[in-house]
Amino acid sequence: MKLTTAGESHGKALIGIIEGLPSNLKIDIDEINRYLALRQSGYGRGGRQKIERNCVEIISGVRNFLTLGSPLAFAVANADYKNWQGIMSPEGCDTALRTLTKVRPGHADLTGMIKYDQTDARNVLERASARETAARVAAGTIARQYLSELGVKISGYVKSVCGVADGAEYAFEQLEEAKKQPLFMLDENVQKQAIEKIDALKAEGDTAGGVIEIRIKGLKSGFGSCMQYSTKLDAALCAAMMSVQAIKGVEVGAGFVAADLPGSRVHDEIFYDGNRFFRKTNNAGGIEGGMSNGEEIVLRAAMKPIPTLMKGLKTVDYSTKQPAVAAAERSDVSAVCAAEIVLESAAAFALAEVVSARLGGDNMREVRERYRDLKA
Ligand code: EPS
Repeated sequence: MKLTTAGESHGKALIGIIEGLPSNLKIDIDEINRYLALRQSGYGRGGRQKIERNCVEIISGVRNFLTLGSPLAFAVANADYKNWQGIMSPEGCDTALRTLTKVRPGHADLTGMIKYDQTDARNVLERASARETAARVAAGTIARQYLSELGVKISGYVKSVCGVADGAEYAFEQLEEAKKQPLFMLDENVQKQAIEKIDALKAEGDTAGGVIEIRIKGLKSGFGSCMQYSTKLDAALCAAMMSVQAIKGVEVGAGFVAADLPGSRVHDEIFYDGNRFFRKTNNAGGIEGGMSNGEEIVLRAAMKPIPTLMKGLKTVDYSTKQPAVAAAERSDVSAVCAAEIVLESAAAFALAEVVSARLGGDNMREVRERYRDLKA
């Protein structure tokens, strides 16, 4: 399975092409649109989301809601394109309008301009923009539907915003409640403090990041491999999560905390109840030796604060080489909720790739049968 995305933030649309889906997978378009709407939601989002109402249009690869086994192509239109056509149209536009040369620290602007030999950062930022994640969510929700046929579920929540942290642990079944909350947090008091933090940062023209936990339940053991570095499940999931805009760190299970503890307090002891092996703890986060071990998969990602600050950081104007204040385009104060949905989607797609690499199958009947017949 493979996903390619295309599209600029203020261009006509975001596009995705998924290759390698088996036939006869039921595509729930309403569910895709629900996740697209969730990605747009959350406290701290900026003006753009008032313009957009993201909906997927399936272009190919599906007939009467069932995949055909052919490449599945889809589009998510940019409603804002009507306001940007004169600046962004591929068929002729005024590129001198809305140029950006006061490059933003932390954004792709400067390095991208040098690499792609541009004099206007717009030619870089339009693609680097997190708007691209709308396509990742649409594709990730299709991957979620594939995994759901096998009984695998994915959820998550926001653990912290700019240092305001919820240290509690939650059962998988509690996690969906987070999506009804303004900051996708599960502790009411922590969430209130986090909202106050976002308000204070917004008033100062500043931005916030946070930590997001993603969990995967119901996956049998043995997905991924210990035989080759490139086939490890944790590597695939972490790479997918790191590829999400603004993610600067990812951990599995106890993660960085494990480095500070002795082995006796980290490794999950193994028991047998006459029928199956089990563990009473899950510090491994459901992955040992690069393979799923049948426990819940636990991943955490750190999102840096958004690099577009209304108060502007010190920079250099790329065209004049003079000191300047970085450009402040309309942006979000925090997009941790969006990132939560995108990370679930990225993990879903990466896992679907790993699952389909093991199971193969040209149609969903084969996929279901092969999964059912696994020993684990
Ligand atoms: C983004 C800047 C903002 C965000 C955008 C990512 O867009 P705009 O410049 O149009 O205000 O809202 O994210 C989205 C549009 C989205 O749908 O997530 C950036 O510079 O990365």
